[in-house]
Amino acid sequence: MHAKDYIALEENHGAHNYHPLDVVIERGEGAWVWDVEGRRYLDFLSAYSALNQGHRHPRIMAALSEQAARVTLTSRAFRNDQLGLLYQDLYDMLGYDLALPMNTGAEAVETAIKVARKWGYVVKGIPRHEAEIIVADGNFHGRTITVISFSTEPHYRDDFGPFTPGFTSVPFGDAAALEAAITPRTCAIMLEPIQGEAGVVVPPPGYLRAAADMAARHQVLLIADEIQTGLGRTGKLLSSDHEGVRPDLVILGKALGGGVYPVSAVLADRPILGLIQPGEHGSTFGGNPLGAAVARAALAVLREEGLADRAHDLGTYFMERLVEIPSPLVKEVRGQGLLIGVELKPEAGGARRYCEALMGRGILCKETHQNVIRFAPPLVIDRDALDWAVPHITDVLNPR
Ligand code: IF1
Repeated sequence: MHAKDYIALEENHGAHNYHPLDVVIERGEGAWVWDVEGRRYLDFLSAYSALNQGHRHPRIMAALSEQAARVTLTSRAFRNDQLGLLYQDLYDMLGYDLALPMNTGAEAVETAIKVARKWGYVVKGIPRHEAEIIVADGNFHGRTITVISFSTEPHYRDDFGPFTPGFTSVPFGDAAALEAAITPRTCAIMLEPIQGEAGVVVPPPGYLRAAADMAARHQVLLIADEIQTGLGRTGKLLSSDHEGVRPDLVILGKALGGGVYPVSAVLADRPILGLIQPGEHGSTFGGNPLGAAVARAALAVLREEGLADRAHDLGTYFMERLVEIPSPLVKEVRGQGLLIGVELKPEAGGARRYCEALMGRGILCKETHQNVIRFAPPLVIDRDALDWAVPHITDVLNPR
C-alpha cells in the first residue's frame, strides 16, 4: 500500500473532524519520524507537546512492556501496585499533597472544574449551583461540552449547544479585566500560562503573578492548565514556575503519558482536592497500572535527562536563529522554551501552505490560528537537528 491508499481509507471511512497534512507516518524515534515511503521528517509538533520525551523513549517503552506483561487494568474498585508510586513521584517532583488521575486532558480539566466548584460551595460558601469560573478569551481546554461552553472560538462551539453555564471570559493578558470580573460567586480563575491553540500567545510579564495575587486576595482558586505548557516544555517543569507562581490547582496531561499512553492528572493540596469523597468522581481507566507505570517513567526521563533545562537552552538558541531569519512574511516570533510560534503577516496567505512546504523538505509543523506556525519539537531534539532545519525554514519563509 502507498500513502494515497492509507489516505483514501481515512477519507472514506473516518469522520472528517481533522484536516491533517498528507504524511502517513509508520515509525518514530526520538525527534524523527518516517513515512510509509521511507522518507524521514523532523517532528516539530511532537503531538502538541505530548511527546516531550521523544518518540518511543527506551525507558518509557521498557516500563510499558514490563507493566503490560504483569497487569494493565484493575479499575479503581481494587488497588494496584503502580498508582501509589506515581502519587509519590508527583508529590516529590511537584510538591502538591494530592493528585487525581484521569486519562485525557479534557477529563482532567472537567475534574478541576468539579473540584473548584465543590470548594466554592463547601469552603467559600457560594450558594449551591451558582459558582462562577473566570476564563480567558482564546482559551483551549479540550472538547467536552462543558469545556467548549466557555470557548470563544465559534468553530469549536457554535453548533454544539446547549452549553454549561457558570463561566465568564475576559481578554487574555489583561490583569485588570480579570480582577474586574471577580464576584462573590467566583470560585476559580482558570488559565493556560501560555495559550497554545490561540497561537502561542505569551501574556505580558507579571500576568500570572497578578492572577495568583488577586486569587489569594479574593478567596478564589487559581487553576493552571499546564497540559501543554507543563512538564519541561517551556524551560521549567511548569510554565507557572517562570513567575514563581504556585497555582492552587495544576492540570497535567499530554507528556505525563510520555507520548505513549493517555495519562492526565489534577494536583492540589489537601484542603482542596481532599474535598472529593468516594463516589463523587472517577474513571474506568484513570489511575490504571499501565498508565501509572508509563507516567512514572515519563517523569523519570524528564527529571534525569534534565529536559526542562534542555528546553530552555535549545529554545533560547532556536529562538535566536528564528529571529535572525530575514523574511518579508514574518510578523513576530514568540514563545518560551521549546514552545515557539512564528506569526506570519496577513499577506502571507495563511500558515498552512508554509507547513506543506516544510513537509516537502522533511519538517513537520502544524499551523495554528490561521497565521501561526508552531515549532514545538520533542525536548530530546539536539542542536544539530535544529541547525539542519533553519536553512529550510529560511527558504520556505522566502518564497520566490
Ligand atoms: C486536538 C490545539 C494544542 C490543551 C490544553 C487541554 C487540552 C489541550 C491547554 C485537552 C489539548 C490539543 C488537542 C488537539 C490539538 C491540541 C492543541 F491546537 F487545539 F490547541 F495542543 F495546541 N488543555 N490540546 O492544549 O487535552 O483532551 O486533547 O487530551 O486535536 O484537539 P486532550
